[in-house]
Order: sequence, then C-alpha cells, then structure tokens
Amino acid sequence: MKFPSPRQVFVSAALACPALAAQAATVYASSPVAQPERPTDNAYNVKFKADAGPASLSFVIQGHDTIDGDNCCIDLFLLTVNDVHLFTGTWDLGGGGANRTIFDSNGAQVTWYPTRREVAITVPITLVQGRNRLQFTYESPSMFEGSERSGFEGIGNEGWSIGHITVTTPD
Ligand SMILES: [Ca+2]
Ligand SMILES: [Ca+2]
Repeated sequence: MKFPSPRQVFVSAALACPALAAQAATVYASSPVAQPERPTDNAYNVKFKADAGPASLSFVIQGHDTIDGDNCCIDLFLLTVNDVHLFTGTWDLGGGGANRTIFDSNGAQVTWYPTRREVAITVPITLVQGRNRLQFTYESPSMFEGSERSGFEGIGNEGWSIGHITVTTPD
C-alpha cells in the first residue's frame, strides 16, 4: 500500500480549499528600517501580544566588520523565546573562524550568506497567550569550551544588527 507523501497531501488540500492554502497570519513584523549596529555583549528584545499556539519565527542577523566564528575571538549568537533558550550559533561574518550550531532545540533552518555577512534563520516557536518576548543576543566570551578567547572587541571592530523579524502562525 502506498501512502501519499506529505507534499502530495498538502497540494491536494490546497486544491480542495484554496482559501486555506498558503495563508499564514503575521502576528509580528519588525519595521523595515534597518536596526542600528549594536556592540556584542548586548541583547535586543521584542515584545508583542499573541494567542497561544505554534508559530514560525524568521529573522536576519547582519554582521558588521569582523564578527567571528569559532576562532580566537569567537562571537556567539543566542535566541531566547519567552525565557526559553532555543538556539546558539557562531558564524564567520567577516572575522573568520568556523561556522557552528552549538545548540538548537527546535530544528532551526540556518542559511549563511558570507558575502553579505548575513545569516537568515527560521525556527518553529511556541507562543503563549498574551505577551510574548523574543530576545536576540550576541556574546563575546573571554573563555569558551575551556580555552581563552579575546572577549569584547566593540563597535568599530565588530558589531551586529537584527532585521526582517517576522512571526507567523499557520492559520
Ligand atoms: Ca572580531
Ligand atoms: Ca569577536
């Protein structure tokens, strides 16, 4: 017996009910204006109201100057949603070093654009009823995995910003 693939099921449902297909409600979208450059060891918080349930969060990290992957001078990006830490990664966004996903509890899709010094991330999240909080953080540790790193470098050497933040629900 051959079962249809999930994609076939989706296409069939879309044809049967076009109004239901490809409709995602946007519950939060950031301003299209680019965020200012931030130093590392710094967090950016977003708060919005929503109904409880599953959602998808997308955003783009922009590196400035020499944000590092895993090297002497590692910089770590962390995502926390409603006080639950979901993701930690590090990428070469101008400073060199290895790209690594260090923690990823929800199965994030991560795309690295080295020439633009950008990383695009889409990750499933769970919204709570009422106020929800997204926290985006970049850290420059002076010690990581048992070895000394260079720590904070500061704007002019390295900075970051976050943009294109959207939260959509499957309705
Ligand atoms: Ca650097
Ligand atoms: Ca660094």
